[in-house]
Amino acid sequence: MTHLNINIDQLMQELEELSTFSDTSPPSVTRILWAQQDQKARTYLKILIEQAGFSWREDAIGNLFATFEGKNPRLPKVGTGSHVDAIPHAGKYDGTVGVLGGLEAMRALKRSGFQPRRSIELLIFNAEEPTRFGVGCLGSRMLSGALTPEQAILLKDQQGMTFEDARLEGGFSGDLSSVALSRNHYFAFVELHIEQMPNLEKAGLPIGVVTAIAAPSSFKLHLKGQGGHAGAVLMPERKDAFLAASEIALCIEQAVKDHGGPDTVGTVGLVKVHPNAINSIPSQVELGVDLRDIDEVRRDRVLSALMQAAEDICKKRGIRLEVEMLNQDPPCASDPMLVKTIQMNCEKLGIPYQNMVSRAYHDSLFMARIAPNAMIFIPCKDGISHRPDEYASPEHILLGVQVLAGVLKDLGEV
Ligand code: HGY
Ligand code: MN
Ligand code: MN
Repeated sequence: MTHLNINIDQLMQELEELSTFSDTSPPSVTRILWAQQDQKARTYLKILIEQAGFSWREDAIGNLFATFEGKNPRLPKVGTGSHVDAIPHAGKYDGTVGVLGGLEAMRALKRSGFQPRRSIELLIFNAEEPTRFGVGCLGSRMLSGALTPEQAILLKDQQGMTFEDARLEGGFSGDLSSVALSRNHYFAFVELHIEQMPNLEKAGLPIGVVTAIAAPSSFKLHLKGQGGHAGAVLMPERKDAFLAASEIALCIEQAVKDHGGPDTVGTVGLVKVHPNAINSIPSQVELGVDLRDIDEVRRDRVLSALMQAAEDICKKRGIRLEVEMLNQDPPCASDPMLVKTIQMNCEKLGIPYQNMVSRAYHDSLFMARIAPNAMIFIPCKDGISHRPDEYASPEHILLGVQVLAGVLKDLGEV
């Protein structure tokens, strides 16, 4: 197959432009669901989609779809895409490479005169990051039915704003039950994404073919003790919620070491202390915990071990413990036909690759519930992600888009 003409200069400019829609200053990017910068990013993306001659629509929560119409638009579509929301102080390539790279792949196919038999659709998912409502992949969860409208309307953001109020304020209304897609909406879904690990870079390879996505879980531990004057309350009388939280955090690390495996990871990434005053004993602490593994049974074994440890510590310290489970998802395996299609396109283009597992989760984890799914990874410098110094080179982005375009072409013709 001749190389499709990918306009990498335009794509890099667009990635740069998209990164300017941020609540934090460059090089960091922060873009929160339905907030002002998210709206600016959407407007920018719609302009690019229209300039490319594709139609677009948004669903009742703001998932954005751009369609390259096929000869037979009634056939199940070929989907690609990713997310453009960004956690606080993130980088400019997580998710956006799959969105703007997917758009450029579609543009390149169109420029080459190709018209697919089945439509090709680019998805820009809502809130892949858990930043606003504490649950990751909000858009793809609802598209796949993994999160129902009844569950979604119970969500509140950190300011206490309800999902519905936030949605309406963001300009989205409409019937939430219209968001879930049927199982035959997509014939296949393929996502291009940065690896967010250093394996490809270490192996000196430009492409990873994702064969599985790890099983993520996240939860909050709410600890309630007794506060009091930091000078007046003697140590034996204290019920210090922060010290209990500290012990629990170390127990989480220990539980992963004792009961997990090389692919088990546990993180306490969010800590809220109340009243958070230097001369006041912490009366309440909220711990946000992220626990993952490519082996779901092993992950859940670690989960029960750390929950037991947390209960024991709280009992010993006279602290009340409440557990708020946010998500406990199974892993997903990529579709073998799609893995083969990606591998064949790499071989056709003479691009070396390796198969690999994704420890980061992606919208593909939920799209796999309604369509055959696989992912294409490109390296990012030192495997760094969720940091302002996240970096993917134009050379690698170009190769990733070339492989994706070939895959979309093959699937679009089936
Ligand atoms: O946390 C993740 O794995 C993804 O980047 N949201
Ligand atoms: Mn991310
Ligand atoms: Mn991502």
